[in-house]
Amino acid sequence: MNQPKRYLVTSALPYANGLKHVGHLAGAYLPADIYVRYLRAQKRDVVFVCGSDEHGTAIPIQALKEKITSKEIIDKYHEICKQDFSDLSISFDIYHRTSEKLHHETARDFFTALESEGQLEIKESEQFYDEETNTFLADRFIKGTCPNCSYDSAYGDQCERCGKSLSSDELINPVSTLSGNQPIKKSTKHWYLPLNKHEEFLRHWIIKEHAADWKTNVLGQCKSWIDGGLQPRAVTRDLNWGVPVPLKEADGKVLYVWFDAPIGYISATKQWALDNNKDWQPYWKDSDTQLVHFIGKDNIVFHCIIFPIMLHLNGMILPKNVPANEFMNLEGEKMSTSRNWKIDMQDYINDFVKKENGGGQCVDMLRYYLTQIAPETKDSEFTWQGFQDAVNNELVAVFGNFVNRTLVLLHKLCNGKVPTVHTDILDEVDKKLITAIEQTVPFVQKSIEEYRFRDALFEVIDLSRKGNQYLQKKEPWIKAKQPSENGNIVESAQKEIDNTIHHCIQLCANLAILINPLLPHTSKKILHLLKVVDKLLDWQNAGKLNLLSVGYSLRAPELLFRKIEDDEIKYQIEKLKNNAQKYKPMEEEKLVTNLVPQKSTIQFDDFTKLDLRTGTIVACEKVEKADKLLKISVDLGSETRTIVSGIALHYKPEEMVGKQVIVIVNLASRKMKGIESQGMILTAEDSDGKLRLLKPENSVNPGSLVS
Ligand code: B3M
Ligand code: ZN
Repeated sequence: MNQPKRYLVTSALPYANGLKHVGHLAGAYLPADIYVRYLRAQKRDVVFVCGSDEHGTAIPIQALKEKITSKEIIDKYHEICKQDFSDLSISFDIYHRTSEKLHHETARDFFTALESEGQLEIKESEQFYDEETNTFLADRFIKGTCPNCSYDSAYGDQCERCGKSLSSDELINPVSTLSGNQPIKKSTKHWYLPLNKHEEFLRHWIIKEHAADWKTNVLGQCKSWIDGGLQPRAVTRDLNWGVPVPLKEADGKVLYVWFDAPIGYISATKQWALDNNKDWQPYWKDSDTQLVHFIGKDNIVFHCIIFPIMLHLNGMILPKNVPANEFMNLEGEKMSTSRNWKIDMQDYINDFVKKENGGGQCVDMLRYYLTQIAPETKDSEFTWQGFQDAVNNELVAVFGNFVNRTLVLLHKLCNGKVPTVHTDILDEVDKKLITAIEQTVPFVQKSIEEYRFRDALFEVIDLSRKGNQYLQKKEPWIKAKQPSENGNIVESAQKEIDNTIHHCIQLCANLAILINPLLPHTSKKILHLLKVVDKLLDWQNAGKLNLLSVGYSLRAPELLFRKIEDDEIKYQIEKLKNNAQKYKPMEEEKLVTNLVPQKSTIQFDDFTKLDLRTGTIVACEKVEKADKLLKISVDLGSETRTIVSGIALHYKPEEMVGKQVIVIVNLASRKMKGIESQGMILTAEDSDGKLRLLKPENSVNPGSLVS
């Protein structure tokens, strides 16, 4: 097989709007890291880029939640996410930011190139507009009923229940999340990428060229997009946060976040090249570069359809593969940031990695379990019990045990030095082990190159299991006990013992090489025990049986992994449940009120024009043929007034009677359903949309002035 000249590996750029959880890690970061570490061990030319996605509505929404600016949000979470990835040994060559000047320039130039070549279409269209807040509504600011599953809080771009990606026009009963009002349609101008014009290109590239090497879940999604009929896709937005559209007539508009974010891979490569005195261009323009995007399944369309069209039009290379993962569930439920049902990378770092007996081994324990259950072909499930079992029953009991036994026996039976191998007495059991070592290498290699990291991990662990079985069959500790005249081990037995330990030591060295992309700390620790340098980890050494020279003395054994205790698991499960319980919906619906911008300033005189008084409700009835209206009689001290109020969905007539309320008494009267309403009763709207009457804290005389 022809090897590409160089590799460019990307992981989805996480939004810098919050902590990332282990489901994210397992989806797009850990597999990419394994792949890259493998390529580096192969001495191939590889660059691994990632960074923060700092645009899109996700950022201002989080800023509103935390009551700080969007800039403060991205500065905060960029640093946290970068540190968390580094603490879990995800070895990016660069972790860039889309708020950087270099990125803005790159994205702008990309847009300009497409625009000037006539690849974009301009369309005036009717878009949802919130009259109260005077804003065009981005998809995330519109909610409504999902046409697919009838969920009543689907967003304008996606339904969070069924996962279908939507356009806001498809929503049934759309409402603005800014004001809670029904939005109107207003005309606005946007730039579109006509995906429909590139259907042939896509069909050829995806379905013809990659039918054999792309994952079926990825191909399936692509096919259904293409078969469903591609539509022009707007690449600009009416928003005040993002990369400004570089055109005079597009004042106040920004590039759509999904237009600029993937370009972030390019700007990250450029920055990496600047920092390392390299040329970025071959990585994006030379067809001998293998570009691989690691992502979660919700990002497939952007990486397999939209971005490739952009790259294609701009004369750049296309991804060779997009090994998207499915989702990882947690203890029986979907992992979710909004419901607080998740394990943040940071929590794992604090609870395990940074604990006294944590460190690298705990990083590798998580990497181990996440790879073992990686959602490569279907959704998978993280359970704390599963984590404990995987660590204790496999890492500790199989892999760690083999390396430890080998070193213990080496010190006990061979003076701590690599013993000679006596080829004249090799038997079938020895040969079987040697074959197993040799055969495992191409298998692991193939698995990694085909993005089947679970299989690769399984094979390596299985090889260590074979090591244990080998020891079990050879029983060097029994041979050492054969009686001899002078109290030393019988010579023939010693020869057999030497052979056994020799092979086990060579196997340990091979395990260090093979496990390195998956569990780098474990690999380093084995190197330390074997007293050898990193050079040993070169992939070309894998499968060799002379990695450690005869007579070389090794360090005393140390355990590779500690066990995970029951208490730790219990603590984590309780923590998960407590966090989920503590969670109060703090989602967009809660924010509706915060998001409504303040109305324009009024003078004190304006306020004094209002005549507000307390009143007591003395009678109340439903208004015929009007679901929402109640006819209310309010005693204002000097008179009783009739007021029609739209709160019938929130209060029953009999509940109203006797309540004190606050009334605007000088509001011009108006007729509603034929009844003259002589004022207005004040209410507050809760986040769930419920109206609540305002009342004086203590009862006051009807007609008291409110100021
Ligand atoms: N930030 C969405 C996500 O984190 C988005 C990925 C961008 S990749 C170019 O799922
Ligand atoms: Zn739905």
